[in-house]
Amino acid sequence: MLSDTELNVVVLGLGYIGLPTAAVIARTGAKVLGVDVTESVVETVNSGRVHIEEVDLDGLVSGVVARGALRASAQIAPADVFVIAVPTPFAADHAPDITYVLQAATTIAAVLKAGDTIILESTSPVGTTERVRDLLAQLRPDLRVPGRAGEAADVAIAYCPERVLPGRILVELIDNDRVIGGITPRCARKALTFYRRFVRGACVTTTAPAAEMTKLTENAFRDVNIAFANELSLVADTMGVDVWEVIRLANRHPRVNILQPGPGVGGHCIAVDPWFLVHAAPDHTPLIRTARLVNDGKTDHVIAQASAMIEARPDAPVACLGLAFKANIDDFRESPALKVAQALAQRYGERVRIVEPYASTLPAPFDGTGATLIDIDTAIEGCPIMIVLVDHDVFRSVPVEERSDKLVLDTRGIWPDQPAAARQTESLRLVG
Ligand code: SAJ
Repeated sequence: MLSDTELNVVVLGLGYIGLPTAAVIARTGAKVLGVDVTESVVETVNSGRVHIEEVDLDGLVSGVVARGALRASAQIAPADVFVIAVPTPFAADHAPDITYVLQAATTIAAVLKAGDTIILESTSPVGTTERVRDLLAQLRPDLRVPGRAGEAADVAIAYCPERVLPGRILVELIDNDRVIGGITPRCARKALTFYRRFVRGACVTTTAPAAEMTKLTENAFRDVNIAFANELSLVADTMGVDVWEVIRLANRHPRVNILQPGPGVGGHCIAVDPWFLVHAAPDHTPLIRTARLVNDGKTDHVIAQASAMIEARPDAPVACLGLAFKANIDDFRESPALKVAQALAQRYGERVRIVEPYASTLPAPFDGTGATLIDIDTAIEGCPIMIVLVDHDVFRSVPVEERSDKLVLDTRGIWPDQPAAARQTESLRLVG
């Protein structure tokens, strides 16, 4: 990997992607400035600490901050490369909201100079990188932007989506292949030179719109495949068949690879990005749209199943295991587990106990519900009903002897040895 102490890099947005990216770039010897609008994030990073839980990130950040290779600020400064890693949420009608991306571009425009490279990493609707280019052209008429006058341009602009999996971010930042879409081929080559500093995977160049659509496609692919698994779980429930066993058996076919059902799809990516495709081509996306509805519908189904179970045992305390959107992380964004637990807490109040090893207090949605946060041992001792919402390792490790007398709704299939009579399925709705 290349190392160049002269290179100055600004990363805009110090969230789940921006902070690890900034730290990894700083490790290559570049001088990195992380820019974030949240004062507490700036202070935390400058003190060498992290505000997000991610494997090995704390040690990396404290090291690069101590060496002076990474610092954070609310103010931007001139640099050679600008990486935009800000959120792209959607509005109530599922229309993508690229306000933060355009704000970041506006911030960059103030310090942009000839020779600089701007790379957008945020998941974005197709056409966003060109909109960034148009905005920069408008704000900085003194600079030639790419794609307007052939290859001659003063700055390079490219789209390169992040593809890292929470929980494995530092590994995947280095090892995953990268798709680099330039506004022009020359822009793509400049961005490629930058990624070569820290990426061990292949760096493949293409156009900006193709790279933008590639990112959306990857997450829509996963959403559609999870929807298939979730739909199967509903079918299997009505037949009294164990869906986990059916999937295990079907996956023994050499060309079948079904994903896992769960309480719905969460996180800030897979539950969001497919809508960008649906919004862009509503007449051509019945499958992608339906997958989203199936996955969201699964959460409602789990709430109904859990409620039936809880009402069949009046007064018994209920343990909801997990709030995170997936196993072994502290991220509760768009979490179906949180939605289920919140709905149950609103309905059944203090009967509901939450077990979440990644939370020290209950998040705001539980305020005023009467629900309490307890640890797994207390749950095993005092809760005859258990709703498994997240497959955290600590839940997976509970042996059958400690839960054989419980009535369990296992939405993640982590306890296949749970006695059938104590396992809730649609067909066993009134057991208990
Ligand atoms: N899930 C299931 N069943 C499965 C797999 C996942 O219900 O078989 C659920 C999870 O529990 C979770 C949600 O789906 O609620 C998403 O989890 P995930 O592990 O599939 O993905 P994310 O959101 O953590 O990260 C995804 C990744 N995209 C793909 O795998 C195509 C990651 O590579 C992206 O970088 C990330 O989105 C992103 O930032 O876009």
